[in-house]
Amino acid sequence: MVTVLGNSAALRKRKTLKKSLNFTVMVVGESGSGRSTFINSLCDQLIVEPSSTIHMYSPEELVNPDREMQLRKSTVELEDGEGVRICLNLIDTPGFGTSMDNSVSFQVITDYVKHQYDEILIEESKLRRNPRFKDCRVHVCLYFITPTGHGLKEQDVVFMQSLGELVNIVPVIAKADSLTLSELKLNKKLIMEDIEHYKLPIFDFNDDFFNLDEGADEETIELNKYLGKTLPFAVMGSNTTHKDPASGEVKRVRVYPWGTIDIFDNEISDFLSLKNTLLITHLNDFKDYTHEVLYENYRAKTLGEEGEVGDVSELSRARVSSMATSMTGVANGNGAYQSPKVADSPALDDKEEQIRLEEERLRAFEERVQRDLMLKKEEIEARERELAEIERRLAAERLEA
Ligand SMILES: Nc1nc2c(ncn2[C@@H]2O[C@H](COP(=O)(O)OP(=O)(O)OP(=O)(O)O)[C@@H](O)[C@H]2O)c(=O)[nH]1
Ligand SMILES: [Mg+2]
Repeated sequence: MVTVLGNSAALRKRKTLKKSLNFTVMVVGESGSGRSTFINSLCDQLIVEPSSTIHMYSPEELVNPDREMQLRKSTVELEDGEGVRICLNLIDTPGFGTSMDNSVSFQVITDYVKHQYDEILIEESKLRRNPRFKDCRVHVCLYFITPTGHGLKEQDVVFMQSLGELVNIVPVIAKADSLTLSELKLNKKLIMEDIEHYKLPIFDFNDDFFNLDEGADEETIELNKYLGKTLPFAVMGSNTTHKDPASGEVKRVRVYPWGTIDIFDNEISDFLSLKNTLLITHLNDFKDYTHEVLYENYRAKTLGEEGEVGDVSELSRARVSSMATSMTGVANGNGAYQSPKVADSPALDDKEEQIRLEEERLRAFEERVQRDLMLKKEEIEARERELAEIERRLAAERLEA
C-alpha cells in the first residue's frame, strides 16, 4: 500500500515537473532605464539586445503623439536545480515615457492587461473549453524608477495609480550603482513616503491574503516582512560575465575603471532577492493574487457593467485595436499572443503586417464568441424540446389514468 502511494506521489511529482509553470513579467520603465539589461541579467542570457547608443529625441519627436511605445514579448524556458521548469514570458516596453504625453503608453498597457482578462472571461464561459488555451495574464509588472535621489515623478504616480488595481506592481530602482549607499537609502525612503502619501496600490508582501493563508508559517511571514521593508528593490544589471581566474566562478559583473561589481552581491544590490522572489519564493503568490483578487475584481466589475459575457467581446475589440500597432508578437490559434522563440524573435517592423495580424486575430476571436453563443442557443432549444416531450408524456399518462 505504502509503495503504491509512493509510486503515485512520485508519478504526480513527475507529471507536475513535466508541465512547466507559466509566468509572465512585464518590465516598464523610461527609455534607457536598463530594462533590457535587467531582462538579460534575470535570465542570465541574451534575450533582448540592449541599447548601448543613446538616442536623442528632437523636440518635434517629443511632442509627436504618434511616436508610440511597443510591447515586445519574449519567452524563455528556465529550470531550477530541482527540475522545476518555468516558461517565463517577458514583456518589454520600449518607447515608454519618451513622449511629452504618456497617456497613450498607459492606455496601451492597460488595454493589454485587460484584454488578457477578457480572454479568460470568455474562455471560462465556454461550454467546451479549449485545451490549448494559453493564459497570458501579466502576473507582475516591474516598474523601473529612475534613480534621481528624489521621490517619485508625476508619471510614476499616475502609472501606479492607474495600473495598480489591475496588476501586481513591484517598484524597482534601476541603475542603483549610480547612487551611493546613503543616497540609495534616502531614495528608497522618499519613494516609499510618496507611495504611502498617494496611497498607490503596489504589491503588498504583507497583505492578509498571504500572511493569513493556512500555509503561511513563521518563516514565510518573516520573509514577507523583510521584502516589504526592502521595497523598492534596488538593482543593477549587466550584459557582461567575468570568469574569476582563481576560483573559475563565472559572475555577472559591471566593469568600472577601478574594478568590478558582482550584480548579485546582496550587500550592494537587491537583485538576488528580487530574482528569488520572482522565480522561487513568490511565483505562486503572484499568480494566485492575480487570479483570485485582481482578476476576480475585474470580472465582477466588468460583468457588473456589461451584464453579458458576449458584451465583453465588444469592449475587447476596442482594446485590441488600441494595442494593434504596439504589439510585437505572433498571434496563435487560440487567440493568445504567443511569443516567438527567443532565438528567432525578430521585431515585426511592418505596421501594416501587425495590423493585419491583429485584424485576423480579432476576426477569429469574434467567430469564437459567435460559435459559443450558437452552441448555447442550441443547448437551450434541446432542453426546451426535452421539457415539451416530458409535458406531453405526463399529459398522456394523466388522460390514460
Ligand atoms: N550604470 C548602469 N548602467 C546600466 C545598468 N543597466 C543598464 N545600463 C546601461 O544603460 C544603457 C541602457 O540600458 P538598456 O538595458 O538598453 O536600457 P533600456 O531601458 O532597455 O533602453 P531602451 O530599450 O533604449 O529603452 C546601456 O548602456 C546599459 O549598459 C545599471 O544597472 N547601471
Ligand atoms: Mg531596451
